[in-house]
Amino acid sequence: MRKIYSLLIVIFLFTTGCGGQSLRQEIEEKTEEGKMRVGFSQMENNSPWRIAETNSIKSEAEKRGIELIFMDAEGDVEKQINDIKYLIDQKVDYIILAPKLYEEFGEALRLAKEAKIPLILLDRKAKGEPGEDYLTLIASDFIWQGQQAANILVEAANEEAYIVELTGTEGSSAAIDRAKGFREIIDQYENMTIIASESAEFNRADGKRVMESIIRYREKKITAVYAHNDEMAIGAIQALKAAGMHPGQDVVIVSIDGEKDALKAIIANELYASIECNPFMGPVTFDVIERHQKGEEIAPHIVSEDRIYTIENAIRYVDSAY
Ligand code: GYE
Repeated sequence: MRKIYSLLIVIFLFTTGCGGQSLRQEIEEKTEEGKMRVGFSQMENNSPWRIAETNSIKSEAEKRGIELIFMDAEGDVEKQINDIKYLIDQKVDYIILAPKLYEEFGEALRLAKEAKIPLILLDRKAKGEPGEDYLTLIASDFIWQGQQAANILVEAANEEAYIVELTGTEGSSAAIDRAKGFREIIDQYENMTIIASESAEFNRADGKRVMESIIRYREKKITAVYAHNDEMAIGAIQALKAAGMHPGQDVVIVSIDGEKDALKAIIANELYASIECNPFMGPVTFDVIERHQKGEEIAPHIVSEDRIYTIENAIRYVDSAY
C-alpha cells in the first residue's frame, strides 16, 4: 500500500511539473524504502593520494549507511565513460565523478542529467556549467597551488633558477591549472627560467624515467624542479641522486599533495616544500548530498582548504599522513 502511495506522490509531482523539487521528492521516497545508492567513478586507484581519496569516500558512505557502487576506470577514459553509463543504468541516486580529463566528459554529464541523477565532480574539473551540467565541484584550488609552489621556489632559489617542470596527466584540470598558476608568478621574474616541461603522468615511475631523460639531454644546469605532485617529485629525487646530484642542496624541489613519503623527504632535506592537496573528501561530499536532499542551495565550487608543508611543520604531520 505504501508503495502505491509513493508512486502516486511521484506521479503527482511529475504531472504538476515541480521540476527539481520532484526529483528530490523521488529520492526521498527511494531512501524511505531502502538505502540510498551512490555511484563513485574513480579514474584510477594506484597511488597513495587516490587510495586515500577512495577510502575516504568508501568509509564515509559506510558510516552513513549509504550503499556505494565503486567503479575504478584504471586510468582508461573510455572505461570511465562506460562506468558512468553503467551507474546511470543502475539508477543510482547520485554519481560522484573524479574525471581523469577535462574535455571528454560532456556526453556522460548530459546522460546523467537526462536520467535526472545529480552528479558531483570530485577533485578535478570536467568541462561544463556547475548547477547546470553538474551539481557542484568539490576540489582544491589548483591555480592557488601552482602559485604557492612558484612563490616558494622564487624565495628558496633567490629569484634565479633553471627549472624542470614535471607536469601531471596532459588534459587534466589538475595539470592545466597547476601549470597556469605557476607561470603567473614565475613569469614575473626574469631569471626564473623553465628549461623543460614534460608530463610524467602523476606517477613515481614516470617521474623517475622522465627526469632521467631530461638530465641526459639537458643543455643547462638544472637548479630547481617543480612537480605537479609528490609521487613525480620522489621519482625525480631518485633520478637526480642516481645522476650524482644532491636534491635539497644543488637542486630545490617543490611539489603538491602532502603524502607521507613527501613529508619524509622534507624531513630528510631533499624536498623543499609540498603544497597540500587534501584527499579526504568523503565527509564534505556526503554532507553535500544530504544538504541537497533537504533542498538546500549548493555552492557551485566547494574548495578544500590546503596548507603548505615545509621543514617547519612536516614532523608534526608525518605520522598521520597517508
Ligand atoms: O594531486 C594527484 C592525483 O586530481 C587533485 O590527482 C588530484 C591529483 C592529485 O593523481 O596526486
